[in-house]
Amino acid sequence: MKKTWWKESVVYQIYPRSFQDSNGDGVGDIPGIISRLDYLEQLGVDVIWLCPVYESPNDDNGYDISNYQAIMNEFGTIGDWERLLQELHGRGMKLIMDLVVNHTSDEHPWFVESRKSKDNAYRDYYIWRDGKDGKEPNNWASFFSGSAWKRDEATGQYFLHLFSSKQPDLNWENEKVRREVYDLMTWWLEKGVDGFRMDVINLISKVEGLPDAEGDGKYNFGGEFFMNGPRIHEFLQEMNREVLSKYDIMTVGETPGVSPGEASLYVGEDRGELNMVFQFELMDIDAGPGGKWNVTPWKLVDFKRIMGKWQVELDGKGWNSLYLNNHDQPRMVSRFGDDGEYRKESAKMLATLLHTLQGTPYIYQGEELGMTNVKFAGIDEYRDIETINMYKEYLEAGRAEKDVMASIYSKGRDNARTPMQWDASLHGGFTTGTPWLKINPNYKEINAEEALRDPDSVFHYYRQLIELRKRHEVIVYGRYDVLLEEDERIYAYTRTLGEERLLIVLNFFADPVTFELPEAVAFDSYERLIGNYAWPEEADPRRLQLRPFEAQVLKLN
Ligand code: ISL
Ligand code: CA
Repeated sequence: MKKTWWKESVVYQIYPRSFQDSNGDGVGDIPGIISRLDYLEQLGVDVIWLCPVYESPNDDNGYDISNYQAIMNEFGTIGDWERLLQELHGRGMKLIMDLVVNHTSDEHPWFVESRKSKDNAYRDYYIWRDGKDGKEPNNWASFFSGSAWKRDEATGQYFLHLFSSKQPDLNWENEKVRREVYDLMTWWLEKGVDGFRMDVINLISKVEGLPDAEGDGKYNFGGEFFMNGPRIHEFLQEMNREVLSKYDIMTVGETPGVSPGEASLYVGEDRGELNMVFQFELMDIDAGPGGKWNVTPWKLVDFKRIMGKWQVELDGKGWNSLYLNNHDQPRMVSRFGDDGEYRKESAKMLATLLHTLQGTPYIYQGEELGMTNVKFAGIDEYRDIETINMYKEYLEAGRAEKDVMASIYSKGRDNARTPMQWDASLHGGFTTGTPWLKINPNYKEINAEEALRDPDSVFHYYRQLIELRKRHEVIVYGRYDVLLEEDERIYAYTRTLGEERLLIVLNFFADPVTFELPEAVAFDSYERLIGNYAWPEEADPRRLQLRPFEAQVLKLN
């Protein structure tokens, strides 16, 4: 397997709106990020992934871009951005930008032109169709509720929007669109960015004819007609040839609905496409038949099966990205751990998993503090368009408000978007003004200042894990072998590289449990590398009494 810097890196994801406000307007900004770089350097992360900071009317918090070559006023200036890049590079850190090119904002000049008339020079930059029998051109549902089509007054035609109606989909069939995208990517690369995270990049190629989706809803999920579409690999190979291959950068594609087999087409080292993809199988583990809002309990055996499949199938072929939460997902400690009594223990246990699998770990801001989900009193306190649209749709369909709020509490995207908790002062040190989204009321106990002070904090544990990775190649490149696959409470595996072998044992639950090492795993001596509980002198790796959410990493000799 080829060795490269991005395999050996740890990425930290910043959601700029919620990271640090520098001027009291309640909105995080780039100068705010710069003021916190010492903190990130202390944590030890190598790469910062910045969620969109481009000009945007913020219908979907920057994922609706109206100018790809300008910084959103609220976030600062291009000068601020250049200073950020310089400051990061000065610290030996790298910066990757979010590339959102499945769609633009409807306020982007291309769309403003496009909607004017059927013969406008930009008409074909987007996907326009006539209605059918006075209805939408097909029955596809938008990811954000309702139809994926909107009728536009000027011409009476409909445009496609897989996300909000202010996020029209670009027409990648049009060569000019692809050229524009490659040019804007080159523009940022020439400015010195170190790569891209590509938003829903596997949705850019749609099946010709845009056929109706199956299902008996008014609108139905049409994924089979736009996920991993017919020309996706051709487009990505072209992008790679025209742009990516000319720079020493890293790329990670966000790819909902991709299996490990499909993933190897995106990230296969001989394919000339991307370096990594974000898989969604794990994120879908608690989704019921009706989708993500229909929360169903997850099982550890499924969790292990999914992670293991990705570990094994990509080994030696491509590279995994590792994440347990991000700006679209609930907080990992609330979802897969315990955000009450064992918050710290379970945050560290999950961190141990994240940092000891094969792949590049992605930490989402606040995860290193063990930040948790939030329960606001009512829908008025929420800001996320997906959440608000779903709330309206479900209430109209007759669901009980209480049940809808329960779904939001466990799955809503604002769980991850509450401001960073820096200290115990009002609004957690995030802003001196009124935050755009309320802070989680637990900021007085859970905050960075407190975590830095406490040698036993989740933060310092992350710091140690990141350090450990730099010292042991086996953590980065080693082969993964699962143990006790059918165990319902313990996740255990080994990692092997040449002579070096690690044993990782994780108790996923609050009940104590005994771990029995399979005989096949033989060793003469061992060294404990890290764990979230002290290692008792009498402990024996062959038979370990695991405490609630205990995690231990041993080097076997
Ligand atoms: O958030 C989700 C979970 O329900 C997904 O459906 C999500 O919308 C999907 O993963 C795509 O996400 C990305 O593109 C969206 C944007 O809203 C998300 O923030 C972004 O990560 C549209 O640009
Ligand atoms: Ca601000």
